[in-house]
Amino acid sequence: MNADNKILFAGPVGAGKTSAIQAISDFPPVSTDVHASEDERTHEGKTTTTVSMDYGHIELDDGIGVHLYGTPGQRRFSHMWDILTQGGLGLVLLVDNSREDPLADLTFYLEAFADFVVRTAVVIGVTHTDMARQPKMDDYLEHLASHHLSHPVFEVNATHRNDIVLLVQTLLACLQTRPRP
Ligand SMILES: Nc1nc2c(ncn2[C@@H]2O[C@H](COP(=O)(O)OP(=O)(O)OP(=O)(O)O)[C@@H](O)[C@H]2O)c(=O)[nH]1
Ligand SMILES: [Mg+2]
Repeated sequence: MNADNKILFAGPVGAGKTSAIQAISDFPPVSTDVHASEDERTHEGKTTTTVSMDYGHIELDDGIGVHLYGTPGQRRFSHMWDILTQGGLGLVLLVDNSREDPLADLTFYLEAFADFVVRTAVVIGVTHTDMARQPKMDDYLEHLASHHLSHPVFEVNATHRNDIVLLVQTLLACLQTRPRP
């Protein structure tokens, strides 16, 4: 793997894509967040929403550099999703456990990024489990299995550096071990 590794963060509004990139980037990320309307404020304290992309970069302990791109969660900005996948190696999908139907969100974003995921890899980070204890990680694994999928799933807080580094490292490990087409 070379220094041009590019990975993508996707998932619903408020799942923590911008926060995750902020938590691990070696420099303050480039962000395109704007003031969020009342409707777009999924959580107390979240006053902005991404309209185009986030960009950061991390150099992992083993010297591997990874470019980090965050997508906008809002579906009205979904034209950016395809653009941002170009040249990407894999996907970190963040799901907000406190939303109404996080398993449906998971399916929606996996389908939206299906063309990308089928040729790369995905890891799933479930955020806001401190705010909503259900569904459990086993429910996610069962849900994936019912769709004949077996992606790694982790309980994370998007603001915790170690949690997000673990997601990135797992994704890179999956990419190294996946069967070649
Ligand atoms: N309580 C709690 N808060 C979290 C957790 N993870 C992230 N947050 C908070 O949730 C909010 C997430 O906001 P963003 O990072 O802007 O979300 P986003 O996914 O970039 O949203 P859009 O750009 O609008 O699609 C922030 O206020 C974080 O501090 C978590 O596990 N628990
Ligand atoms: Mg964002």
